[in-house]
Amino acid sequence: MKKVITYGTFDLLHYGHLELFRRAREKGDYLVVGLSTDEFNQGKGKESHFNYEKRAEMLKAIRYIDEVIPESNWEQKAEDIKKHDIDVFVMGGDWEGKFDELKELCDVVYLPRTPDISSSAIKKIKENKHEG
Ligand code: C2G
Repeated sequence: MKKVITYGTFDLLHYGHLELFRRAREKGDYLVVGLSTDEFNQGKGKESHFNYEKRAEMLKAIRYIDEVIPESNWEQKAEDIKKHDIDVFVMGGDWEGKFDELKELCDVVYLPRTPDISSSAIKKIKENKHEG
């Protein structure tokens, strides 16, 4: 069984995330998602609208995803790849080159981001609606 992993906050889930999961899952037979904890998000300077439990619940409902694990620090990826016997590490293109050291452990694939959609853009729409 070929196992794939990807990591992220996945707040305000949208089709850009789904497109990532779909393409990542196509690289193997089993997709693990490392979901940023609320505490790790603070470290990333991100305040997610939905807490970890809610974001995990939404991911588990997605048919491309087989397992969700917490991402609580930047350093855990190598350990996760070994522990979960991962063959392919996938990230969106905005991370191009940032995780190349993992090439010693598994394939590293950066997929083009889906244009014109982001959680922060959705947050802005929400905020404008309140002001409008
Ligand atoms: N993404 C995408 N297309 C979009 C928006 C996001 O392909 N329109 C991808 C990003 O490239 C990333 C993933 O979706 O690979 C998750 O994005 P975020 O939730 O913003 O996660 P991020 O803050 O990039 O955290 O250790 C890695 C970090 O946890 C990644």
